[in-house]
Amino acid sequence: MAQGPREIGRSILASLRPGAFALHGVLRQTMRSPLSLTVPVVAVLAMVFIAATRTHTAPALDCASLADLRLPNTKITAAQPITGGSFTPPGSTNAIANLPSFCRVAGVIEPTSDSHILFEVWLPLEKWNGKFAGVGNGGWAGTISFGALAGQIRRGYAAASTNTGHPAMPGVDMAKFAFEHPEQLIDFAYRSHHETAIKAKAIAQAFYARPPEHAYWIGCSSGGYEGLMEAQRFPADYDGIVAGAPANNWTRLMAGDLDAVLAVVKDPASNLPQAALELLNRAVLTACDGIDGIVDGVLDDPRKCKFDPEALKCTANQSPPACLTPGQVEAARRVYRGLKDPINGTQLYPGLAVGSEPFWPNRNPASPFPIPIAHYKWLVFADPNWDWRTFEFSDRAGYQAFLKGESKFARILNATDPNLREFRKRGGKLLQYHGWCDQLIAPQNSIDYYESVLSFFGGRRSDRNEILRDVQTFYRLYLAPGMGHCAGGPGPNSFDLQTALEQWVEHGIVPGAVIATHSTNGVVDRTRPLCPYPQVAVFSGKGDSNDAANFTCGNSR
Ligand SMILES: [Ca+2]
Repeated sequence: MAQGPREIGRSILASLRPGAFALHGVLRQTMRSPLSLTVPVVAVLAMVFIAATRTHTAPALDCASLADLRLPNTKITAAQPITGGSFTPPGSTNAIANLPSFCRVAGVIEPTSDSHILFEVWLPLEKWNGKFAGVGNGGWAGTISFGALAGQIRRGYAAASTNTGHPAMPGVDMAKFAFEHPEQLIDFAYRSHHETAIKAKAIAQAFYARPPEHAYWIGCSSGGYEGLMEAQRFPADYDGIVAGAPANNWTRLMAGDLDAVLAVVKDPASNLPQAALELLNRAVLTACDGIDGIVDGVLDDPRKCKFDPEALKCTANQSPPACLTPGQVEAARRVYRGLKDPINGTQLYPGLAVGSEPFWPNRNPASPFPIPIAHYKWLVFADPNWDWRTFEFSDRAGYQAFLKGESKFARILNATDPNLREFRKRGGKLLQYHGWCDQLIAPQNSIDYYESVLSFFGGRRSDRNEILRDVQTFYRLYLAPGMGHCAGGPGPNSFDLQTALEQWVEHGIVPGAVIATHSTNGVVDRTRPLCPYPQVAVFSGKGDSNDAANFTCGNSR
Protein backbone atom coordinates (compact mmCIF):
# COMPACT_ATOMS: atom_id res chain seq x y z
CA MET A 1 0.00 0.00 0.00
CA ALA A 2 1.28 3.47 -0.89
CA GLN A 3 2.66 5.50 1.96
CA GLY A 4 1.56 9.05 2.65
CA PRO A 5 4.09 11.63 3.81
CA ARG A 6 2.81 11.32 7.35
CA GLU A 7 3.49 7.59 7.47
CA ILE A 8 6.93 8.06 5.99
CA GLY A 9 7.64 10.73 8.58
CA ARG A 10 6.63 8.39 11.35
CA SER A 11 8.66 5.54 9.98
CA ILE A 12 11.64 7.85 9.82
CA LEU A 13 11.20 8.56 13.48
CA ALA A 14 10.96 4.90 14.25
CA SER A 15 14.10 4.09 12.34
CA LEU A 16 16.11 6.58 14.36
CA ARG A 17 16.83 4.76 17.58
CA PRO A 18 17.53 5.72 20.23
CA GLY A 19 18.24 9.22 18.97
CA ALA A 20 14.79 9.43 17.43
CA PHE A 21 13.31 10.96 20.51
CA ALA A 22 15.20 14.21 20.20
CA LEU A 23 14.00 14.73 16.67
CA HIS A 24 10.51 13.62 17.52
CA GLY A 25 9.52 16.89 19.12
CA VAL A 26 10.99 18.92 16.26
CA LEU A 27 9.22 16.95 13.59
CA ARG A 28 5.95 17.01 15.42
CA GLN A 29 6.21 20.75 15.54
CA THR A 30 7.02 21.04 11.87
CA MET A 31 4.26 18.66 10.87
CA ARG A 32 1.74 20.96 12.44
CA SER A 33 3.04 23.85 10.34
CA PRO A 34 4.85 22.46 7.31
CA LEU A 35 6.01 25.88 6.10
CA SER A 36 8.31 26.20 9.09
CA LEU A 37 10.42 23.20 8.03
CA THR A 38 13.99 24.33 8.32
CA VAL A 39 16.66 23.39 5.85
CA PRO A 40 18.67 21.23 8.27
CA VAL A 41 15.60 19.22 9.19
CA VAL A 42 14.80 18.73 5.53
CA ALA A 43 18.32 17.52 4.97
CA VAL A 44 18.07 15.10 7.87
CA LEU A 45 14.75 13.91 6.55
CA ALA A 46 16.19 13.31 3.13
CA MET A 47 19.03 11.25 4.54
CA VAL A 48 16.86 9.26 6.85
CA PHE A 49 14.25 8.76 4.15
CA ILE A 50 16.68 6.62 2.19
CA ALA A 51 17.39 4.49 5.23
CA ALA A 52 13.74 4.41 6.23
CA THR A 53 12.45 3.16 2.92
CA ARG A 54 14.83 0.23 3.23
CA THR A 55 14.19 -0.60 6.86
CA HIS A 56 10.61 0.43 7.32
CA THR A 57 9.14 -3.05 7.25
CA ALA A 58 12.05 -5.08 8.54
CA PRO A 59 11.63 -6.77 11.91
CA ALA A 60 14.14 -5.74 14.53
CA LEU A 61 14.34 -9.22 16.06
CA ASP A 62 14.46 -12.83 15.00
CA CYS A 63 10.99 -14.31 15.14
CA ALA A 64 12.14 -17.15 17.41
CA SER A 65 13.57 -14.71 19.94
CA LEU A 66 10.02 -13.50 20.73
CA ALA A 67 9.70 -16.72 22.74
CA ASP A 68 11.88 -15.02 25.37
CA LEU A 69 9.66 -11.95 25.65
CA ARG A 70 8.42 -11.35 29.19
CA LEU A 71 4.88 -9.94 29.47
CA PRO A 72 2.67 -9.86 32.59
CA ASN A 73 0.60 -13.04 33.18
CA THR A 74 1.63 -14.28 29.76
CA LYS A 75 3.45 -17.34 28.44
CA ILE A 76 4.65 -17.41 24.84
CA THR A 77 4.27 -21.01 23.68
CA ALA A 78 5.39 -20.65 20.06
CA ALA A 79 7.37 -18.13 18.01
CA GLN A 80 8.08 -19.51 14.58
CA PRO A 81 8.59 -18.06 11.12
CA ILE A 82 6.07 -19.38 8.58
CA THR A 83 7.60 -18.83 5.17
CA GLY A 84 6.16 -21.49 2.87
CA GLY A 85 3.03 -19.52 1.90
CA SER A 86 0.63 -21.76 3.78
CA PHE A 87 -0.26 -22.67 7.36
CA THR A 88 -2.34 -25.47 8.81
CA PRO A 89 -3.97 -24.36 12.09
CA PRO A 90 -3.56 -26.65 15.11
CA GLY A 91 -6.22 -29.36 15.13
CA SER A 92 -7.15 -28.74 11.51
CA THR A 93 -6.30 -30.60 8.32
CA ASN A 94 -7.09 -27.66 6.06
CA ALA A 95 -4.14 -25.50 5.15
CA ILE A 96 -4.64 -21.77 4.69
CA ALA A 97 -2.87 -20.84 1.45
CA ASN A 98 -1.64 -17.65 -0.22
CA LEU A 99 -0.04 -16.33 2.92
CA PRO A 100 2.81 -13.84 3.01
CA SER A 101 5.74 -14.91 5.20
CA PHE A 102 5.00 -14.17 8.82
CA CYS A 103 6.17 -14.70 12.36
CA ARG A 104 3.58 -16.77 14.21
CA VAL A 105 3.44 -16.09 17.93
CA ALA A 106 1.11 -18.20 20.09
CA GLY A 107 0.63 -17.84 23.81
CA VAL A 108 -1.61 -17.96 26.82
CA ILE A 109 -2.67 -15.11 29.12
CA GLU A 110 -3.82 -15.86 32.67
CA PRO A 111 -5.06 -12.64 34.31
CA THR A 112 -6.85 -14.73 37.01
CA SER A 113 -6.06 -18.17 38.42
CA ASP A 114 -9.16 -19.46 36.59
CA SER A 115 -8.21 -17.90 33.24
CA HIS A 116 -6.58 -19.60 30.28
CA ILE A 117 -6.78 -17.21 27.33
CA LEU A 118 -5.16 -18.57 24.19
CA PHE A 119 -4.08 -16.04 21.60
CA GLU A 120 -2.05 -15.78 18.43
CA VAL A 121 -0.27 -12.80 16.89
CA TRP A 122 0.76 -12.98 13.25
CA LEU A 123 3.48 -10.55 12.23
CA PRO A 124 4.40 -10.02 8.56
CA LEU A 125 8.11 -10.64 7.95
CA GLU A 126 8.07 -8.23 5.02
CA LYS A 127 6.08 -5.16 4.06
CA TRP A 128 4.43 -4.66 7.43
CA ASN A 129 2.04 -1.74 6.95
CA GLY A 130 2.87 -0.37 10.39
CA LYS A 131 -0.58 -1.14 11.79
CA PHE A 132 -2.31 -3.63 14.08
CA ALA A 133 -5.66 -5.39 13.65
CA GLY A 134 -7.63 -7.37 16.23
CA VAL A 135 -10.13 -9.83 14.76
CA GLY A 136 -13.31 -11.18 16.30
CA ASN A 137 -15.04 -14.50 16.93
CA GLY A 138 -18.38 -16.18 16.26
CA GLY A 139 -21.05 -17.64 18.57
CA TRP A 140 -19.66 -18.68 21.97
CA ALA A 141 -16.14 -18.42 20.49
CA GLY A 142 -13.63 -20.98 21.81
CA THR A 143 -11.35 -20.93 18.77
CA ILE A 144 -8.72 -18.64 17.32
CA SER A 145 -10.01 -16.98 14.13
CA PHE A 146 -7.24 -18.22 11.83
CA GLY A 147 -9.02 -17.27 8.61
CA ALA A 148 -9.44 -13.67 9.76
CA LEU A 149 -5.77 -13.52 10.84
CA ALA A 150 -4.83 -14.66 7.33
CA GLY A 151 -6.98 -11.93 5.81
CA GLN A 152 -5.26 -9.25 7.87
CA ILE A 153 -1.65 -10.28 7.21
CA ARG A 154 -2.49 -10.35 3.48
CA ARG A 155 -3.38 -6.67 3.92
CA GLY A 156 0.00 -6.08 5.57
CA TYR A 157 -1.28 -5.91 9.15
CA ALA A 158 0.13 -7.38 12.31
CA ALA A 159 -2.95 -9.19 13.60
CA ALA A 160 -4.19 -10.93 16.74
CA SER A 161 -7.00 -13.29 17.69
CA THR A 162 -7.99 -15.00 20.93
CA ASN A 163 -10.14 -18.03 21.69
CA THR A 164 -11.66 -15.75 24.42
CA GLY A 165 -10.44 -18.04 27.19
CA HIS A 166 -12.11 -21.41 26.77
CA PRO A 167 -12.07 -24.28 24.27
CA ALA A 168 -14.97 -24.76 21.86
CA MET A 169 -17.40 -27.52 22.85
CA PRO A 170 -20.06 -29.16 20.69
CA GLY A 171 -23.79 -28.38 20.79
CA VAL A 172 -25.31 -26.97 23.96
CA ASP A 173 -22.08 -27.67 25.87
CA MET A 174 -20.59 -24.61 24.15
CA ALA A 175 -21.35 -22.50 27.26
CA LYS A 176 -20.47 -25.12 29.88
CA PHE A 177 -17.22 -23.28 30.58
CA ALA A 178 -19.16 -20.43 32.18
CA PHE A 179 -20.83 -22.86 34.60
CA GLU A 180 -17.54 -24.47 35.57
CA HIS A 181 -15.33 -21.35 35.51
CA PRO A 182 -17.13 -18.09 36.38
CA GLU A 183 -14.02 -15.98 35.66
CA GLN A 184 -13.99 -17.38 32.14
CA LEU A 185 -17.36 -15.77 31.50
CA ILE A 186 -15.72 -12.39 32.14
CA ASP A 187 -12.82 -13.43 29.90
CA PHE A 188 -15.33 -14.28 27.15
CA ALA A 189 -17.31 -11.08 27.62
CA TYR A 190 -14.49 -8.56 27.58
CA ARG A 191 -11.26 -9.36 29.42
CA SER A 192 -9.73 -11.64 26.78
CA HIS A 193 -10.04 -9.02 24.03
CA HIS A 194 -8.52 -6.25 26.10
CA GLU A 195 -5.69 -8.49 27.35
CA THR A 196 -5.00 -9.73 23.84
CA ALA A 197 -4.91 -6.20 22.41
CA ILE A 198 -2.42 -5.05 25.06
CA LYS A 199 -0.16 -8.09 24.72
CA ALA A 200 -0.32 -8.23 20.93
CA LYS A 201 0.63 -4.57 20.59
CA ALA A 202 3.57 -5.14 22.94
CA ILE A 203 4.70 -8.14 20.88
CA ALA A 204 4.45 -6.15 17.64
CA GLN A 205 6.40 -3.31 19.22
CA ALA A 206 9.14 -5.67 20.36
CA PHE A 207 9.32 -7.34 16.95
CA TYR A 208 9.45 -4.20 14.82
CA ALA A 209 11.07 -1.93 17.42
CA ARG A 210 8.21 0.51 17.18
CA PRO A 211 4.57 0.51 18.20
CA PRO A 212 1.80 0.13 15.62
CA GLU A 213 0.70 3.52 14.29
CA HIS A 214 -2.97 2.58 14.31
CA ALA A 215 -5.04 -0.23 15.76
CA TYR A 216 -8.27 -1.51 14.24
CA TRP A 217 -10.87 -4.01 15.33
CA ILE A 218 -12.63 -6.03 12.65
CA GLY A 219 -15.44 -8.43 13.54
CA CYS A 220 -18.96 -9.59 12.81
CA SER A 221 -21.62 -11.31 14.95
CA SER A 222 -19.81 -12.05 18.23
CA GLY A 223 -16.96 -10.13 16.63
CA GLY A 224 -19.26 -7.11 16.24
CA TYR A 225 -20.28 -7.50 19.88
CA GLU A 226 -16.64 -7.65 20.93
CA GLY A 227 -15.89 -4.50 18.92
CA LEU A 228 -18.67 -2.53 20.62
CA MET A 229 -17.53 -3.90 23.99
CA GLU A 230 -14.03 -2.58 23.31
CA ALA A 231 -15.37 0.86 22.30
CA GLN A 232 -17.43 1.02 25.51
CA ARG A 233 -15.07 -0.50 28.08
CA PHE A 234 -11.56 -0.06 26.66
CA PRO A 235 -11.77 2.98 24.37
CA ALA A 236 -7.96 3.28 24.13
CA ASP A 237 -7.45 -0.19 22.62
CA TYR A 238 -8.56 0.65 19.07
CA ASP A 239 -8.57 3.77 16.88
CA GLY A 240 -11.15 2.32 14.54
CA ILE A 241 -13.72 -0.44 14.84
CA VAL A 242 -15.79 -2.31 12.26
CA ALA A 243 -18.66 -3.95 14.14
CA GLY A 244 -20.83 -6.17 11.95
CA ALA A 245 -24.22 -7.58 13.00
CA PRO A 246 -23.28 -7.23 16.67
CA ALA A 247 -24.54 -9.68 19.28
CA ASN A 248 -24.05 -6.81 21.73
CA ASN A 249 -27.35 -7.09 23.57
CA TRP A 250 -26.23 -10.58 24.51
CA THR A 251 -28.66 -11.61 27.27
CA ARG A 252 -31.65 -10.27 25.35
CA LEU A 253 -30.44 -11.85 22.12
CA MET A 254 -30.26 -15.21 23.89
CA ALA A 255 -33.81 -14.70 25.18
CA GLY A 256 -35.11 -13.64 21.77
CA ASP A 257 -33.40 -16.46 19.93
CA LEU A 258 -34.58 -19.01 22.48
CA ASP A 259 -38.15 -17.80 22.04
CA ALA A 260 -37.82 -18.07 18.26
CA VAL A 261 -36.54 -21.64 18.65
CA LEU A 262 -39.36 -22.57 21.02
CA ALA A 263 -41.87 -21.04 18.59
CA VAL A 264 -41.09 -23.64 15.96
CA VAL A 265 -39.65 -26.73 17.66
CA LYS A 266 -41.75 -27.35 20.75
CA ASP A 267 -44.92 -28.36 18.96
CA PRO A 268 -44.49 -30.40 15.74
CA ALA A 269 -47.56 -28.61 14.33
CA SER A 270 -45.62 -25.32 14.51
CA ASN A 271 -42.51 -26.54 12.74
CA LEU A 272 -41.42 -24.54 9.70
CA PRO A 273 -39.59 -26.79 7.24
CA GLN A 274 -37.67 -25.21 4.37
CA ALA A 275 -40.71 -25.46 2.05
CA ALA A 276 -42.75 -23.36 4.50
CA LEU A 277 -39.93 -20.80 4.77
CA GLU A 278 -39.74 -20.53 0.98
CA LEU A 279 -43.53 -20.14 0.80
CA LEU A 280 -43.36 -17.32 3.36
CA ASN A 281 -40.53 -15.65 1.46
CA ARG A 282 -42.35 -15.75 -1.88
CA ALA A 283 -45.45 -14.24 -0.28
CA VAL A 284 -43.37 -11.47 1.35
CA LEU A 285 -41.75 -10.59 -1.96
CA THR A 286 -45.06 -10.65 -3.82
CA ALA A 287 -46.51 -8.25 -1.26
CA CYS A 288 -43.55 -5.94 -0.70
CA ASP A 289 -40.68 -6.22 -3.21
CA GLY A 290 -41.94 -3.27 -5.25
CA ILE A 291 -42.37 -0.86 -2.32
CA ASP A 292 -38.80 0.40 -2.86
CA GLY A 293 -39.50 0.96 -6.56
CA ILE A 294 -37.47 -1.99 -7.87
CA VAL A 295 -38.69 -5.58 -8.19
CA ASP A 296 -35.39 -7.32 -7.53
CA GLY A 297 -36.03 -9.90 -4.81
CA VAL A 298 -34.76 -7.49 -2.14
CA LEU A 299 -36.58 -5.24 0.33
CA ASP A 300 -34.69 -1.98 0.85
CA ASP A 301 -36.48 -1.40 4.15
CA PRO A 302 -38.42 -4.39 5.50
CA ARG A 303 -40.04 -2.17 8.15
CA LYS A 304 -42.29 -0.81 5.40
CA CYS A 305 -43.64 -4.26 4.57
CA LYS A 306 -46.84 -5.02 6.44
CA PHE A 307 -47.08 -8.76 5.93
CA ASP A 308 -49.23 -11.16 7.96
CA PRO A 309 -48.60 -14.91 7.48
CA GLU A 310 -52.33 -15.35 8.05
CA ALA A 311 -52.62 -14.74 4.29
CA LEU A 312 -51.03 -18.16 3.75
CA LYS A 313 -53.29 -20.13 6.09
CA CYS A 314 -54.67 -23.27 4.43
CA THR A 315 -58.22 -23.03 3.15
CA ALA A 316 -60.64 -25.96 3.07
CA ASN A 317 -59.20 -27.65 -0.03
CA GLN A 318 -55.52 -26.81 0.57
CA SER A 319 -52.77 -28.57 2.48
CA PRO A 320 -49.08 -27.90 3.22
CA PRO A 321 -46.63 -27.23 1.67
CA ALA A 322 -48.95 -25.13 -0.54
CA CYS A 323 -50.13 -23.27 2.56
CA LEU A 324 -49.45 -22.93 6.30
CA THR A 325 -51.24 -24.68 9.17
CA PRO A 326 -52.62 -22.43 11.93
CA GLY A 327 -49.67 -23.50 14.12
CA GLN A 328 -47.20 -22.49 11.41
CA VAL A 329 -48.90 -19.12 10.96
CA GLU A 330 -48.57 -18.44 14.67
CA ALA A 331 -44.94 -19.61 14.74
CA ALA A 332 -43.96 -17.29 11.89
CA ARG A 333 -45.76 -14.37 13.55
CA ARG A 334 -43.84 -15.05 16.76
CA VAL A 335 -40.47 -15.04 14.96
CA TYR A 336 -41.27 -11.72 13.22
CA ARG A 337 -42.70 -10.20 16.41
CA GLY A 338 -39.64 -10.92 18.56
CA LEU A 339 -39.80 -11.39 22.31
CA LYS A 340 -42.18 -9.20 24.27
CA ASP A 341 -42.43 -8.94 28.02
CA PRO A 342 -45.32 -11.24 28.96
CA ILE A 343 -46.41 -8.88 31.76
CA ASN A 344 -46.28 -5.41 30.20
CA GLY A 345 -45.77 -6.06 26.48
CA THR A 346 -42.46 -4.19 26.23
CA GLN A 347 -40.25 -5.37 23.38
CA LEU A 348 -37.47 -7.36 25.07
CA TYR A 349 -35.71 -8.17 21.81
CA PRO A 350 -36.75 -7.39 18.22
CA GLY A 351 -37.87 -10.05 15.79
CA LEU A 352 -36.29 -11.03 12.49
CA ALA A 353 -37.15 -8.90 9.48
CA VAL A 354 -39.48 -10.05 6.72
CA GLY A 355 -37.46 -11.31 3.78
CA SER A 356 -35.01 -13.29 5.92
CA GLU A 357 -37.14 -16.48 6.00
CA PRO A 358 -35.10 -18.76 3.70
CA PHE A 359 -32.10 -18.42 6.02
CA TRP A 360 -33.77 -19.02 9.37
CA PRO A 361 -31.49 -21.36 11.32
CA ASN A 362 -31.81 -25.02 12.06
CA ARG A 363 -35.31 -25.32 13.46
CA ASN A 364 -35.23 -29.09 13.54
CA PRO A 365 -36.64 -30.33 16.89
CA ALA A 366 -34.01 -33.09 16.92
CA SER A 367 -31.15 -30.57 17.00
CA PRO A 368 -32.46 -27.08 17.77
CA PHE A 369 -30.24 -24.02 17.41
CA PRO A 370 -27.88 -24.50 20.38
CA ILE A 371 -26.49 -21.02 21.08
CA PRO A 372 -29.42 -19.65 23.17
CA ILE A 373 -30.20 -23.05 24.73
CA ALA A 374 -26.59 -23.20 25.97
CA HIS A 375 -27.01 -19.76 27.58
CA TYR A 376 -30.16 -20.76 29.45
CA LYS A 377 -28.86 -24.17 30.47
CA TRP A 378 -25.41 -23.21 31.77
CA LEU A 379 -25.86 -19.57 32.82
CA VAL A 380 -29.47 -18.72 33.62
CA PHE A 381 -30.47 -22.10 35.12
CA ALA A 382 -26.92 -23.32 35.81
CA ASP A 383 -28.33 -26.85 35.70
CA PRO A 384 -26.78 -29.65 33.62
CA ASN A 385 -30.17 -31.39 33.64
CA TRP A 386 -32.21 -28.40 32.41
CA ASP A 387 -34.47 -29.28 29.49
CA TRP A 388 -35.48 -26.52 27.07
CA ARG A 389 -38.77 -28.35 26.43
CA THR A 390 -39.94 -27.34 29.91
CA PHE A 391 -39.45 -23.61 29.30
CA GLU A 392 -41.71 -20.72 28.25
CA PHE A 393 -41.13 -17.00 28.83
CA SER A 394 -44.85 -16.57 29.40
CA ASP A 395 -44.83 -19.02 32.33
CA ARG A 396 -44.35 -17.42 35.72
CA ALA A 397 -41.28 -19.57 36.47
CA GLY A 398 -39.81 -18.92 33.03
CA TYR A 399 -40.29 -15.18 33.33
CA GLN A 400 -38.69 -15.15 36.79
CA ALA A 401 -35.70 -17.07 35.43
CA PHE A 402 -35.37 -14.52 32.61
CA LEU A 403 -35.40 -11.63 35.10
CA LYS A 404 -32.86 -13.37 37.34
CA GLY A 405 -30.62 -13.97 34.33
CA GLU A 406 -30.86 -10.30 33.36
CA SER A 407 -29.87 -9.02 36.79
CA LYS A 408 -26.99 -11.46 37.08
CA PHE A 409 -25.50 -11.42 33.57
CA ALA A 410 -26.50 -8.25 31.70
CA ARG A 411 -23.87 -6.16 33.48
CA ILE A 412 -21.14 -8.65 32.48
CA LEU A 413 -22.23 -9.73 29.05
CA ASN A 414 -24.05 -6.83 27.43
CA ALA A 415 -22.33 -4.16 25.37
CA THR A 416 -25.26 -1.75 25.23
CA ASP A 417 -23.80 1.29 26.97
CA PRO A 418 -24.48 4.27 24.66
CA ASN A 419 -21.72 6.29 26.32
CA LEU A 420 -19.01 6.33 23.65
CA ARG A 421 -17.69 9.68 24.84
CA GLU A 422 -14.19 8.49 25.71
CA PHE A 423 -13.81 6.55 22.45
CA ARG A 424 -14.94 9.61 20.55
CA LYS A 425 -12.71 11.95 22.52
CA ARG A 426 -9.66 9.91 21.56
CA GLY A 427 -10.58 10.30 17.90
CA GLY A 428 -12.03 6.79 17.63
CA LYS A 429 -14.17 5.95 14.60
CA LEU A 430 -16.84 3.28 14.53
CA LEU A 431 -18.46 1.68 11.48
CA GLN A 432 -21.30 -0.74 12.10
CA TYR A 433 -23.22 -2.78 9.54
CA HIS A 434 -26.11 -5.20 9.60
CA GLY A 435 -27.81 -7.25 6.90
CA TRP A 436 -31.57 -6.80 6.66
CA CYS A 437 -31.91 -10.56 5.98
CA ASP A 438 -29.92 -11.51 9.09
CA GLN A 439 -31.38 -14.78 10.32
CA LEU A 440 -29.63 -14.94 13.71
CA ILE A 441 -29.44 -11.39 15.08
CA ALA A 442 -32.31 -9.02 14.37
CA PRO A 443 -31.12 -6.01 12.33
CA GLN A 444 -33.46 -3.83 14.37
CA ASN A 445 -31.05 -4.40 17.28
CA SER A 446 -28.41 -2.38 15.42
CA ILE A 447 -30.90 0.42 14.83
CA ASP A 448 -31.91 0.32 18.50
CA TYR A 449 -28.31 0.67 19.67
CA TYR A 450 -27.55 3.43 17.18
CA GLU A 451 -30.66 5.31 18.27
CA SER A 452 -29.61 4.93 21.92
CA VAL A 453 -26.28 6.54 21.06
CA LEU A 454 -28.11 9.38 19.25
CA SER A 455 -30.20 9.94 22.38
CA PHE A 456 -27.13 9.89 24.59
CA PHE A 457 -25.23 12.47 22.56
CA GLY A 458 -28.37 14.41 21.75
CA GLY A 459 -28.79 15.40 25.36
CA ARG A 460 -31.42 18.10 25.52
CA ARG A 461 -31.17 18.98 21.85
CA SER A 462 -34.26 18.33 19.78
CA ASP A 463 -33.04 18.78 16.20
CA ARG A 464 -32.60 15.19 15.02
CA ASN A 465 -30.60 16.18 11.95
CA GLU A 466 -28.18 18.14 14.07
CA ILE A 467 -27.74 15.19 16.46
CA LEU A 468 -27.26 12.82 13.52
CA ARG A 469 -24.61 15.05 11.99
CA ASP A 470 -22.87 15.21 15.34
CA VAL A 471 -22.82 11.43 15.99
CA GLN A 472 -21.96 10.70 12.36
CA THR A 473 -18.68 12.53 12.88
CA PHE A 474 -17.43 9.36 14.61
CA TYR A 475 -20.05 6.60 14.30
CA ARG A 476 -21.92 5.43 11.20
CA LEU A 477 -24.31 2.54 10.68
CA TYR A 478 -24.87 0.81 7.34
CA LEU A 479 -27.87 -1.43 6.79
CA ALA A 480 -27.44 -3.86 3.91
CA PRO A 481 -30.70 -4.78 2.14
CA GLY A 482 -30.93 -8.49 1.32
CA MET A 483 -27.77 -9.43 3.25
CA GLY A 484 -27.80 -12.43 5.59
CA HIS A 485 -25.93 -12.87 8.87
CA CYS A 486 -22.49 -11.34 8.15
CA ALA A 487 -22.52 -12.74 4.61
CA GLY A 488 -24.64 -14.06 1.77
CA GLY A 489 -28.22 -13.29 0.80
CA PRO A 490 -30.01 -12.06 -2.32
CA GLY A 491 -28.81 -8.47 -1.89
CA PRO A 492 -25.32 -7.00 -2.39
CA ASN A 493 -23.47 -8.50 0.56
CA SER A 494 -19.76 -8.04 -0.11
CA PHE A 495 -18.07 -4.73 0.74
CA ASP A 496 -14.93 -3.36 2.34
CA LEU A 497 -15.61 -1.24 5.38
CA GLN A 498 -12.06 -1.72 6.64
CA THR A 499 -10.68 0.40 3.81
CA ALA A 500 -13.34 3.04 4.47
CA LEU A 501 -12.37 3.00 8.14
CA GLU A 502 -8.65 3.37 7.36
CA GLN A 503 -9.40 6.36 5.14
CA TRP A 504 -11.49 7.91 7.90
CA VAL A 505 -9.01 7.35 10.74
CA GLU A 506 -5.81 8.06 8.81
CA HIS A 507 -6.88 10.72 6.32
CA GLY A 508 -10.08 12.17 7.72
CA ILE A 509 -12.07 11.02 4.70
CA VAL A 510 -15.59 10.58 6.01
CA PRO A 511 -17.25 7.44 4.63
CA GLY A 512 -20.36 8.08 2.55
CA ALA A 513 -21.75 5.57 0.09
CA VAL A 514 -19.93 2.23 0.26
CA ILE A 515 -20.26 0.04 -2.82
CA ALA A 516 -21.51 -3.49 -2.15
CA THR A 517 -21.55 -6.29 -4.67
CA HIS A 518 -23.59 -9.44 -5.15
CA SER A 519 -22.07 -12.38 -6.99
CA THR A 520 -23.43 -15.58 -8.44
CA ASN A 521 -20.88 -18.34 -9.00
CA GLY A 522 -18.10 -15.82 -8.51
CA VAL A 523 -19.41 -13.36 -11.09
CA VAL A 524 -20.63 -9.95 -9.90
CA ASP A 525 -24.21 -9.48 -11.08
CA ARG A 526 -25.30 -6.52 -8.97
CA THR A 527 -23.67 -3.49 -7.36
CA ARG A 528 -25.42 -1.04 -5.05
CA PRO A 529 -24.31 1.67 -2.66
CA LEU A 530 -24.83 1.10 1.05
CA CYS A 531 -25.71 4.38 2.71
CA PRO A 532 -25.13 5.72 6.21
CA TYR A 533 -28.30 5.23 8.27
CA PRO A 534 -30.92 6.58 8.03
CA GLN A 535 -30.23 7.21 4.34
CA VAL A 536 -30.94 4.55 1.73
CA ALA A 537 -29.83 4.01 -1.86
CA VAL A 538 -32.24 5.88 -4.15
CA PHE A 539 -32.59 4.78 -7.78
CA SER A 540 -32.30 7.56 -10.37
CA GLY A 541 -35.04 5.87 -12.40
CA LYS A 542 -32.76 5.58 -15.40
CA GLY A 543 -30.38 2.83 -16.51
CA ASP A 544 -29.61 -0.56 -15.00
CA SER A 545 -30.89 -1.04 -11.45
CA ASN A 546 -28.10 -3.60 -10.93
CA ASP A 547 -25.49 -0.84 -11.35
CA ALA A 548 -24.50 1.23 -8.32
CA ALA A 549 -23.80 4.19 -10.62
CA ASN A 550 -27.54 4.72 -11.01
CA PHE A 551 -28.12 5.25 -7.28
CA THR A 552 -27.47 8.03 -4.80
CA CYS A 553 -27.77 8.09 -1.04
CA GLY A 554 -30.90 9.90 0.02
CA ASN A 555 -33.95 9.78 2.15
CA SER A 556 -36.20 6.76 2.00
CA ARG A 557 -39.09 7.04 -0.47
CA1 LIG B 1 -37.14 -4.38 -4.12
